[in-house]
Amino acid sequence: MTHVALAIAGSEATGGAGAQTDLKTFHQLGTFGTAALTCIVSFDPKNDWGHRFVPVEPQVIRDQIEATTAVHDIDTVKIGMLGTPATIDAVAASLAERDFTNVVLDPVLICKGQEPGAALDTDNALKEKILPLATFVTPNHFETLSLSGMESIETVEDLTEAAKRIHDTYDVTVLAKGGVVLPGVDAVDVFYDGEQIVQLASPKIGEERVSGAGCTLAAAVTAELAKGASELEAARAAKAVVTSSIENRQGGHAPFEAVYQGAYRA
Ligand code: PXL
Repeated sequence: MTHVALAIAGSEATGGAGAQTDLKTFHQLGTFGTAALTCIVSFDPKNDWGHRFVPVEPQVIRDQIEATTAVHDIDTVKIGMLGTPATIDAVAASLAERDFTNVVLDPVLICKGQEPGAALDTDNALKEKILPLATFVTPNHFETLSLSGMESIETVEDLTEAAKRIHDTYDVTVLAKGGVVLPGVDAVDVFYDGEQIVQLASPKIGEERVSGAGCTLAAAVTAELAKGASELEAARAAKAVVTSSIENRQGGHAPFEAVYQGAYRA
């Protein structure tokens, strides 16, 4: 039997981020991908590619999770964009009813284009209700600042301190992403599981963020955990998947490019 992975995530129709990216990543890594949609994001080409956002009815989110977990034995789940306090409550309730071994959280506090702080009540609900249920969290630079409470993160040492603080506060394995934000030739992520601190570095590919890199990282961790990898093995493999997906990115008519997972080989 092929291992099953579940994404609880938003739809981003252009295929760059969200559930579409999660499913492609799951498939590329040899897992059977499933997805329960939490919201629908449609970029607006008439309005500087701003995000049009529609949440899915909370009961419908719960129904999708009920359906996927009734059909399949699922022990590993990825949580992406949730969107509103009501969708967060629905997902928290569904998670609490089940005993998933691995709950990988991409803590999407804001998606690109949104104003930082615009959705403060959603961010707080995510921290209060979903983070305590997560076993593995993959914050980007902005999210690492917010979750650690640190005032600035400018070096790999700062990123390591932040990863420790997030672990100690939420009792969760952390893969904190330095990405293109920290200076230096490498994109460095810091893994901390309470015992091992490991820096994962790969040469930066340009200085621009590519849409869907964060979704791909968390989805790849999820797929590897679903197949039975350790958390550190999953983090290492995921870094390689993201690097390949950025190298093979896809351009279009928007001012940003999107990751493509299809060229990755283990
Ligand atoms: O990259 C974060 C993200 C996650 N999920 C959805 C998104 C985005 C950003 O656009 O649209 C659905």
